[in-house]
Amino acid sequence: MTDTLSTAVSHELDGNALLDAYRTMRTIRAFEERLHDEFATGEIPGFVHLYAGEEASATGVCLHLDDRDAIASTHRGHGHCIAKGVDVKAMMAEIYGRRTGSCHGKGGSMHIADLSKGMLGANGIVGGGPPLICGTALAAKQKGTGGVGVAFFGDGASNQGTTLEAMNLASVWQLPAIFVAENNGYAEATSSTWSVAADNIADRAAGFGMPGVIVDGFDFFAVHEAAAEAIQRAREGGGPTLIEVKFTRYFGHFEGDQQTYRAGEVAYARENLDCLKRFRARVTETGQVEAARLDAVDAQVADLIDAAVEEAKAAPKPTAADLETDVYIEY
Ligand SMILES: Cc1ncc(C[n+]2csc(CCOP(=O)(O)OP(=O)(O)O)c2C)c(N)n1
Ligand SMILES: [Mg+2]
Repeated sequence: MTDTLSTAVSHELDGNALLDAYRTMRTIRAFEERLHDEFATGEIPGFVHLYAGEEASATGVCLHLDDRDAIASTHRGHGHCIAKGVDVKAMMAEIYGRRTGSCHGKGGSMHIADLSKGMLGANGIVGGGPPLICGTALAAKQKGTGGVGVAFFGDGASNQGTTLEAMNLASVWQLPAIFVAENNGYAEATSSTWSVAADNIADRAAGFGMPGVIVDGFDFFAVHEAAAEAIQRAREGGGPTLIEVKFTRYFGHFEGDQQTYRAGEVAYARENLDCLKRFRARVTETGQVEAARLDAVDAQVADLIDAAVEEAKAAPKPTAADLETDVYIEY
């Protein structure tokens, strides 16, 4: 049975929690918009896939997580990393390929990981994350930690056998796992309306005997509420949930994508649907947070991103000798 959540109440979040949520979403947005500009200079090696527009998903889910919990991410992973608490400066240095980076500059954008934060890694393999989460969720269940595993994956990844097998296994073993399908409408240039053989990815949950929920991904509060229910159920032994979060990515599939396959939708979403604008309007209208406090967060985040870029550019690159370290377990 698939339910639709489009609005939700925010009464469980006090002013400080709302500010935390806003700070996380603003940090992701500022990080990504800055990377968009910096990538164009040619200084950043490798591929970069930006998460801007999708901030409410990572933030709304990860706000419920703590040190017991682990997440698996995708090639579009910066938002998941930031929301799970990975150091923003270390992430920026990693993307610039510097020794001070989260993986000592050897991974780059698509391989940022920080096991100390329960961030199991961005992943260049589409559909690579869900099976990992079965492992971490099984470990949590066996050890009785109360922890959960969350797999973020895209609409394209939702068609991968690895994802479907992981959902089946999670249900058979009643694992504390949450599958978050981030449906941004495209897998590279292929529309999900063309490639996903169902009206909704969440409808597939019924085939695996787990609840499926569809959420407006531009609405932080809707994501937060759906995630609260799924995570609580998982922690209490109630098994996995599939949450489909629907939205639009603001940039191309990768930086450099000419996006000839779409027109107009990004401008519309930025103007009318944007998660940060909606969040600000809601919490200021209800009087939960003053606009000046949100402005202060914007300024602090801008300073953090400036410093992160400046320090990343000044940091040393790995040397040839570094090739032989961190090959197996050191980090
Ligand atoms: C197993 C595998 N197949 C194909 C690719 C090439 N590829 C990289 S990203 C991508 C599209 C993924 O789309 P989606 O899962 O919707 O994530 P999004 O990029 O929209 O966030 C593809 C096909 C890959 N990296 N791995
Ligand atoms: Mg997609």
